Amino acid sequence: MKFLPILYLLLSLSGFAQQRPNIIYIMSDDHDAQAISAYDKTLIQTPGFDRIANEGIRFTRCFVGNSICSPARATLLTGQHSHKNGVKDNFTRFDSSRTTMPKLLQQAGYETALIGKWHLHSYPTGFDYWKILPGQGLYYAPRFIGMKGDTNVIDGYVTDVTTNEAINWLKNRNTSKPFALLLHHKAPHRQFLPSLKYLEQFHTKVFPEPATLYNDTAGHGSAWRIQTMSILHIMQLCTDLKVDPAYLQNIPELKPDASDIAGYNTLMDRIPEPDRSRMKEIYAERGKQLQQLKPTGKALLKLKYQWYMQDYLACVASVDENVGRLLNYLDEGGLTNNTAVIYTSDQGFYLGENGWFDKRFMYEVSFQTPLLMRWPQHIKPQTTTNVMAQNIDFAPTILDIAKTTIPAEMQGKSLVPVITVKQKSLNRPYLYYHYYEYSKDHTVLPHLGIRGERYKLIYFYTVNEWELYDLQTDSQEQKNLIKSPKHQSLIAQLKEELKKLRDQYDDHEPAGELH
Ligand code: SGN
Ligand code: CA
Repeated sequence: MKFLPILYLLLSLSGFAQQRPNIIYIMSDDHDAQAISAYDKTLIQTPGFDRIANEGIRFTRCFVGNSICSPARATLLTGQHSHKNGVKDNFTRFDSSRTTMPKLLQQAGYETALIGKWHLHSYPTGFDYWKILPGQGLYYAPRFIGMKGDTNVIDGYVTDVTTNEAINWLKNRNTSKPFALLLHHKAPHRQFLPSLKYLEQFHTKVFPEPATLYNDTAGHGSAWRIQTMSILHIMQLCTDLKVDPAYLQNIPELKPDASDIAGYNTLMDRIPEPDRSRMKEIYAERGKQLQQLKPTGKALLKLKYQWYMQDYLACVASVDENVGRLLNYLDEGGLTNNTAVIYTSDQGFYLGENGWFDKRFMYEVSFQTPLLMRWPQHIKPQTTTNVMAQNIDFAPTILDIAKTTIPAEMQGKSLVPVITVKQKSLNRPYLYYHYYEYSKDHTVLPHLGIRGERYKLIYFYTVNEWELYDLQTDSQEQKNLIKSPKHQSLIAQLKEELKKLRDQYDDHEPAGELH
């Protein structure tokens, strides 16, 4: 008997006592799959993300249910679509008394933590430890809110700092329990402010332009015409693209407004010297080019697109480096084998397609989100799957990895049978989508829709306009087939499927029939 504690100590040191897997869920903000070289090598090399894909599985068709920040986060916690979890837009407070995946993990004996962006307005619940960025968070010297209501500013670059905080928590965690850590990066969210190291690497690069960069909205429906996601017209030169305002003063057509100048200074002021001066030098080069060329229209868009990519991808490079750093920490701590690592974003993001930035639409670019998972001994390295997954599946999957019961109220499915290749399909031929937020940012009209293997049907119900796309022949979704005579019976069938799905998920908006 008296040897038992020693035996237990030996077992726990050797890892035997802790059979249940640890879980690390890493979610970036607005990280499009095109900016991960495991998906696409055109824009950037990302050894950190690619390591997860190479040692695990890559989903080529993972989607969200509502392509915007707070709703995606509420879906992660609840496994439910927005109308069920109550968070339909970025301005609704999440009801923290709800049943959530972290609470269930806690009840199952997991040590849970959340570090980074939260953006759900109420305080986190279900976590043994949390440290969050208020709202969107800041890129430099970010302020964090702690569990005791304390706030403190931590010097450094947000992606590095958030990772440091996560590694510190891992070092100090209660090792008698398995852990689940949610690490939510702010980057690469607008205003795309990089670290100097990566700005130096990216500011001279030239990126290929997407085929639809110069498309206009002619021939498209109301939603395309009304949106304000245009790089040319909406992306600001000072704040978003950080052109030093001093260089714009004498170019009437490019003159920044006052808030833009204030925004530029606020952003720059948080960067420590000597980095700040060097970054201003780089941004001044952009201003000089504008003064020299005085570009308008297509020529201006050409420049803005390159600067957008340089800044956005430099932000992504920091996330990649820090994901690599975290994976190394798992190696060093002997945690790799028994830890499931998941990497995703809250949604996809336009990188110049249709001349746009931002997200919200059910079109593939913003509807899709990257999903990479590594779980040694369960997932075969270098696996890819084209099974249609959705972010409602994340909570059930995490609970399943933890061998915990998935409550019936969760609307997603566990992806575990797919990742372990026990099952080829999820028996879910259609995915459901519903976007609500209108008139705040980027004026994307509310819509709902359904995506099957080949076709996507979208209904912009406030203007009573439908769109149908054939994803096989028109992957860029440029040709709305809703009036095509030969697609009419397919459209009728998809409308029926959409109604069925709306009933199945118990969504009652818009009220009445869908015509
Ligand atoms: C901010 C951004 C928008 C962005 C929303 C929502 N403007 O308002 O471009 O769509 O956040 O983003 S900014 O000038 O403040 O950057 S989300 O990721 O939170 O959904
Ligand atoms: Ca986002």
